[in-house]
Amino acid sequence: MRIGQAQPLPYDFALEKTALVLIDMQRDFIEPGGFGETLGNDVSLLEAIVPATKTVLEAWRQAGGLVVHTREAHKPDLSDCPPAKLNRGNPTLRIGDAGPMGRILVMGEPGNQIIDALAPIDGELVIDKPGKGMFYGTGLHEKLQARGVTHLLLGGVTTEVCVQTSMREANDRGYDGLLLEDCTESYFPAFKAATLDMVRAQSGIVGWTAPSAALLSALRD
Ligand code: TIU
Repeated sequence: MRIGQAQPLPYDFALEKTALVLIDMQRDFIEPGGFGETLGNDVSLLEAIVPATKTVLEAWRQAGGLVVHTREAHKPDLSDCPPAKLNRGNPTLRIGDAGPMGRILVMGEPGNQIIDALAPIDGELVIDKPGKGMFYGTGLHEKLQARGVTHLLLGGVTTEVCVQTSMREANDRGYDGLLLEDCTESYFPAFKAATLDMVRAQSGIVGWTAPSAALLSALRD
């Protein structure tokens, strides 16, 4: 398959070697009362990508492609949360504190669940990650290698934090990654725009970007 509209160059991929990866589409970042809001962000900005992301997820499932969901999540005893992460900044609630959706960024809490519209189904990988990047401390690389995955279609939040970190980690591990432009969002629109530019600059130094309609069109052809 080919996404001719991809930037900076057309993107070729084989369905059976490609995974759709949705990064951290969890209540902690998208709904009020979670980690994103405790950091001082306007979380309402992120909702805008849910319809397009849902359309991509359903089309990818229909095509039979592998889906990976990640969550930024810590163990209840916070043994996987380094002090530098726990103590950074001046949030109203810290990781592990009790908030309106349960303990902030802790596995199993209501706020840590992926939003209903994009909830995982049987057969999809759900990766809990203690860092911003999806490979650090998760075993994801081995799981993808075992499935013969070489290409990643990425979406999720936030563009310049967990999505960009994950995409760069993927790039260094040899994956060809494409970021779906309307399936990723930031609390800072200028950072999203800059990230898209950074990914595709220098002939695709990190990878490719494309609008989700271009992927849907490739899947239909
Ligand atoms: N703060 C922020 O923009 N993002 C995060 O802390 N995590 C993710 O991006 N998932």
